[in-house]
This record gives sequence, structure tokens and C-alpha cells, in this order.
Amino acid sequence: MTNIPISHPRYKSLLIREKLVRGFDIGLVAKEGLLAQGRGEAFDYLVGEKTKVFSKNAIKAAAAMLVSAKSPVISVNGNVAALCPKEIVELSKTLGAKIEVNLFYASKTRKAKIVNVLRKNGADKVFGTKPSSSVILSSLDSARRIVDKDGIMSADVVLVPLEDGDRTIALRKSGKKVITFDLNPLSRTSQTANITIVDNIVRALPLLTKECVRAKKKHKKELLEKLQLYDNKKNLSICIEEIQQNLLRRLKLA
Ligand code: PTJ
Repeated sequence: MTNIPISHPRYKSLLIREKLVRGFDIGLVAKEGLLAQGRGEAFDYLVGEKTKVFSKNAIKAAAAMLVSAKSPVISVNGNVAALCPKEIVELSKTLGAKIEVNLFYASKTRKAKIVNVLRKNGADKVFGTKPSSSVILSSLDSARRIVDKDGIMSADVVLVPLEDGDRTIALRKSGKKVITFDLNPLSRTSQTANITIVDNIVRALPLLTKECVRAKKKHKKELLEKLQLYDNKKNLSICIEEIQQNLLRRLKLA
């Protein structure tokens, strides 16, 4: 692993990049996953590489939705497995949620490695590996259409971090609620999910778990009221406006 000096102004961002590169080297991450990380980094730069108020609002709404869910499922891909396997397992244990591995660039070997890393980090069971449990999610042509009948197919709420737009739409069409982490507020996933957390998953996932611990102590009625007040489109507009303001400030400084 490259030695990144702690004094580097973008030390944290470079560490995240290194995690991805290592994930690629050990076979967790698809080549295309490195490109996805680059896209994420660009947007992270634009939002200021911090958890903003709009991210915190989405995290609170996501916690309310996950804690109120009957059967929440967390979908894991290569990038997520490389960036935050321990944190994913922690969230699943906090919620009693299932974890399913679901890949866009399907590969049996990569799937097995991802399952392995999740198990090493404490996951008891990982769905999405048994061909006898596989079913097809309709309205979707990519490999992501193959889901587990006892995992994603049985879920009422699905957390799909770093996702491609097609599946979010297909999941919504099948009646499921979708929560995502996506640094790009303009992506189709961001625009079509019920709740979009525009933040780096590395920063925001531990915050979501903390918020779920808090939400579990609240009455369901209070959580549902909070959810009704949350407006994803409005929250995304606030995020886009903030990016615009950041850029305008730069223009004035130049
Ligand atoms: O492991 P696989 O085969 O399932 O493939 C996973 C990737 C991520 C390659 C696949 O889902 C893909 O191609 O995704 P996209 O369409 O590139 O979308 C990924 C989204 O995640 C983009 O909008 C990025 O901005 C965003 N993103 C990337 N890194 C992060 C992120 N969002 C939050 N935190 C990040 N660290």
C-alpha cells in the first residue's frame, strides 16, 4: 500500500482510494469499480468532502425507514465490500437486517471473495449465493436482476449503496422502498430512490448505524411522522444548490 503522508491536505480521500485499489488487487472490486470511485471522488470534492446537513437529514429519514421496516435487506457490491465490510455487518446486526451480495459485473469468484470478507467481519449469513434460491427481478436486464428469493425479493426496504439506476427503478416498480448512498445527486439512482444519502459511504455509514440505534428507542408513530416530513427531491435540490454555491464562491475568489 502506498505510504500517504498524514499531512497531505486530502489524506482521508487518498486513503479511501487506496482501500479501493487494494480491494481491486485482492479481487473484490471490478475494474469498473475504480471508475465508479473516481466519479464519486469528483462529486465528493464538489460537496466539500464533509457530511452536510442534507446528508444528516437523509440519514435520519433512512434510519426511521430501516427501523420501521419488516424485512430490511442490505445489498453489497464489490466497492462496498472493499470500503466498509465491518460497518455493513454492524448495521445489519443493529437492524437484524439480511445482507445480500448482488453484482452488476457478475462473477462467481468475486462473489465468493465478497462473501468471505463479510464473514470475516462477522456476518452470519450472506444471501445471494445459492442458485436454488435465485429468482428474477422483473423490468431489469443486467446481472443484478438475479436476486435471492429469501433476501432482496422478500424485502420491503432495500439499502442499495453505490448503485446503478436501472435496479433502483426495478426495485421501486416491484413495490420496494429504496435507500441509497450516492455522492452524485444527479444520478438516476439518486433521483429515483426514496431516500438518497449524498455523502461518502465511508463517512456516512457509521452515522447511519448510530442513528438506527437512536431510532430503535423511539415509538414507531414518531418514526413514521418523521418519514412523512422527509422530501427526497427537496433534499437533493438543497444539495445541488449547495454545490452551485460552492462553485460560485470559487468563481468570485478567482
Ligand atoms: O461490484 P459490482 O459489479 O456490483 O459493480 C459496482 C459498481 C459500483 C462498479 C457498479 O454498481 C457501477 O458501475 O456503479 P455506477 O453506475 O458507477 O454508480 C456508482 C455511483 O456511486 C456513482 O454515482 C458514484 O458517484 C457513487 N459513488 C462512488 N463511490 C462512492 C459513491 N457514493 C458514495 N460513496 C462512495 N465512496
